[in-house]
Amino acid sequence: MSDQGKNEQLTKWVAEVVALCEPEKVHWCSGSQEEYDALCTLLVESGTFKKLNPEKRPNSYLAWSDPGDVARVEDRTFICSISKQDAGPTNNWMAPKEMKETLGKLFKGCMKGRTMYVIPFSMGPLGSPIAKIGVEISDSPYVAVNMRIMTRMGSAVLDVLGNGEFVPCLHSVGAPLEPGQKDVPWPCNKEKYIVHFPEERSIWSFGSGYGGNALLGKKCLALRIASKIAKDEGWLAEHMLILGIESPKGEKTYLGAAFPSACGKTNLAMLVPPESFTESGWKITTVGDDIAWIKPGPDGRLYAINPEYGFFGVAPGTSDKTNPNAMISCASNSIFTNVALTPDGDVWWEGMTDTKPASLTDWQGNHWTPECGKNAAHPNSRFTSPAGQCPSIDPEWENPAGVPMAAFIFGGRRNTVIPLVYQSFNWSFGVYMAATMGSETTAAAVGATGAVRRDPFAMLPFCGYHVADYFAHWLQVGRTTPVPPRIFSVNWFRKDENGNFLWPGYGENMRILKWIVERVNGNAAAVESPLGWMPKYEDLDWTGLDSVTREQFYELMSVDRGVWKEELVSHEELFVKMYDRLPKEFPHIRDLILSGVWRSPEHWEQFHSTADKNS
Ligand code: O2Y
Ligand code: MN
Repeated sequence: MSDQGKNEQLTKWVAEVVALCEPEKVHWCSGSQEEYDALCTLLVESGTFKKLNPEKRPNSYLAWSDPGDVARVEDRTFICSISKQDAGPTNNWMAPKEMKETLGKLFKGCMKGRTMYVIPFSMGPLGSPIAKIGVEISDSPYVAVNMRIMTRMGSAVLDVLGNGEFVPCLHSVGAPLEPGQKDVPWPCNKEKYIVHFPEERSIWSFGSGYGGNALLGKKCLALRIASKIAKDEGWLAEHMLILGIESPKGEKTYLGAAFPSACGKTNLAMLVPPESFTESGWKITTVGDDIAWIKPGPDGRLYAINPEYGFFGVAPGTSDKTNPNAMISCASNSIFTNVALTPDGDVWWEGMTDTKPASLTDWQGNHWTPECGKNAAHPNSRFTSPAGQCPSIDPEWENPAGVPMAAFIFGGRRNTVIPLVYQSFNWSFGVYMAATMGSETTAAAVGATGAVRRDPFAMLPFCGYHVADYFAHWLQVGRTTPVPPRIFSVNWFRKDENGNFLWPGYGENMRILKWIVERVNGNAAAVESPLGWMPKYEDLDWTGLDSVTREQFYELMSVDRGVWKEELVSHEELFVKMYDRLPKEFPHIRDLILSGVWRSPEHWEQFHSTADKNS
């Protein structure tokens, strides 16, 4: 019996999809290098891919998408739970029966003239007790080759699956070909649906060939469906990077960190510490850059795996200066989407070099010069690269048991209000803080606290069920975990009254990570603030950094009672949307923050220095 015939459910489902979508051919992906190379050659022939100069960018390709298919489409993303209430106020919903009727019509004959790829994949190391198997059926060879980088993909997955359960993920670009009809380089459909059936644990995606809409292992399975499975089974599926910090003594501490987009998440995951830290033996390692699956371990701690196998990183802003590890990760064996092409067959994007190239072909295929006033790469352009190529990849990144989590970090992009770093008093305060995190919208004026887009746990577009139930689930995990990770808040983006960033960010964030590691290991001092525990100036390692003065540090750390009253009141805007399911602890925590000790570390320090002088 061939590999593909081993799983009865899969055989049945593939036959049903063939009958519905009417593809010309069916190709079961083996995941081999030969198959990958052949599909890439096919994509070059069809005009979807350009092969990049092998001397500059070995074994790498460039794709330019349709200009109308460049990002995840949140307004076309649905959580079709049986009950509308279970999808909650932050998800689009339609009744499953109604949605299946709509999709049934769209998918009827949608793969005509195309090859249907059956793509078995594992989210997580093959055979790991934390991993889950999915099978994506797609009519896009671009999806098949990207899935081979982003997941463990191919026949080996079917061997592990046997007759077991898998998550069916059906994808079509929604562009059937009539006999003799010429294909376009990026087939897609104006009508798009990214649909999740959380109780049935299945995914249907129609009309888009791009990123999270089409590579269904990532946001659709590993976050939206997995978050629902995690709630049912008592674990966490999170939009978190996972990094390791090795101290000079060789002690390893693992952290998970959640940030909304545009907060430097990939840079933090692959952080290169300042020279003084590297010289004294501190090291950062990368387990994952985007998603963490976190389960209780036998020793009472939580253990995390990165369910992915590759990076789907934002290209613009990535450079040898901002993220050398990402640049090395995408130096070969990579697929680039919507970046610019250089005359010598390499790629370029905004921020890659200090000086812009004199001439390029932009992501829409037009001649580009620096004077033309347009971006050469799309702002959401991407590299798909094997995680194993990252120089900072952690030796344990494929450990099927995962790595033990000592801390969770949550951060948004806030010009004001939120201090550089603090440790929540306890798990419940941490959950409240993560639930209310957010980023200032670009419209927000410096100093204004109004225009904040709340993005609870950075999961707003990715939670597969009612977000208030998700908060309650987090509280429950805290109650049932004997050794819970400590929870921290960071804000790299605080500005002064003139709109200048107060914190240098990038590698300098290592100073904050070091304090966090020392806190969780019981080796760092902190003072009590109304929000939680904060470092004093002396508690951070400032070796090699003189651009942040003591005054600047305390400006970064300041918590103003008036500003915080406004902030706490504005949390209501989020809470009223979900008042019927909001955890009963939340209003109490808000009141406790209001009634807390309104003394910043600066005041504490002044008090002590005065006391010292007087003694
Ligand atoms: O626009 C897309 O399809 C990509 S979105 C994405 C990709 C990698 C990691 N994170 C994200 C995100 O939106 O959080
Ligand atoms: Mn993400």
